Amino acid sequence: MGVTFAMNSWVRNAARRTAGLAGGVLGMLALAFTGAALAETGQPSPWQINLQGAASPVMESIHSFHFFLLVIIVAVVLLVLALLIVVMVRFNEKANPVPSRTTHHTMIEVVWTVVPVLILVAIAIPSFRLLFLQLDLPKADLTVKVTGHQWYWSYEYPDNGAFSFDSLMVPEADLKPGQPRLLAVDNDVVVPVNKVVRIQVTAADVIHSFALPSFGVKIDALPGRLNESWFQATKEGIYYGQCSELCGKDHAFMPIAIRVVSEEEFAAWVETAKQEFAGAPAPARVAQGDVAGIAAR
Ligand SMILES: [Cu+2]
Repeated sequence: MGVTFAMNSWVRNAARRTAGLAGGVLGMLALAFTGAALAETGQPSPWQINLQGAASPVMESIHSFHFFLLVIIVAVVLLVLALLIVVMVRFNEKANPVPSRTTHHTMIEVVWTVVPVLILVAIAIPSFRLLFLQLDLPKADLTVKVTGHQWYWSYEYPDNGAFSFDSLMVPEADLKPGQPRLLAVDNDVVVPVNKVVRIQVTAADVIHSFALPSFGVKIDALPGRLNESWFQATKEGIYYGQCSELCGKDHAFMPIAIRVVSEEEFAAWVETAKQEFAGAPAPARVAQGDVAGIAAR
């Protein structure tokens, strides 16, 4: 009886899982045709399968490179599929009972070596162009220094009054309407629209990674080292990102929120931020305190 019961529930679960899987696959196929429309800019959306929308020149290039690769991959897959079908139909045991014993064909061997090389070269050229766009920093209009901590980010504006502040995730219970769960923070990073922002990224404790999909930015935050990247936000709005390097138990709870505003709004924000964060204490250095404590003993 117990076994029957277990069997029944196993069958029921398996059926439910299969139905769910079929639904999921169908859903994904349906979404594949509308994927571009569903990919939101600035934050992920349910069932999103495409990249997040672009809001910087680098991310726009990433989008076109991604589409270019998709076209090449689809063409290669279709070619291989067609060859497989030809082999299965024309050279199966029934259709071709006496197989030829031919080996080597110089022309075919040259073609299947040269064509992949040409495809790789065609991929390498835009790929390197994109790498240079990301890594060759243009002249910056302002700098924001980013420091990763376990488990929050802190930001400094060295050429706008040198104030600094910490940015912590808003807990689920305190979310205001419109604030996305696990992405909203108490203090947004604010930058002016259409300006080149240089980001200098480091970490205070372990390796983190500063990643903002809509700007095409992902750069490691390493203790004792300053990494540089840049973005130029082309649309006003709020853009979310997350730490992208496993950095400890609260890795998933140190989001990034960048608010892109007009130049006047940015100037006004800088003035209030200078006041608000003027008395902010320097980041606590717990480890050093401990070392001093041990030394004093
Ligand atoms: Cu982290």
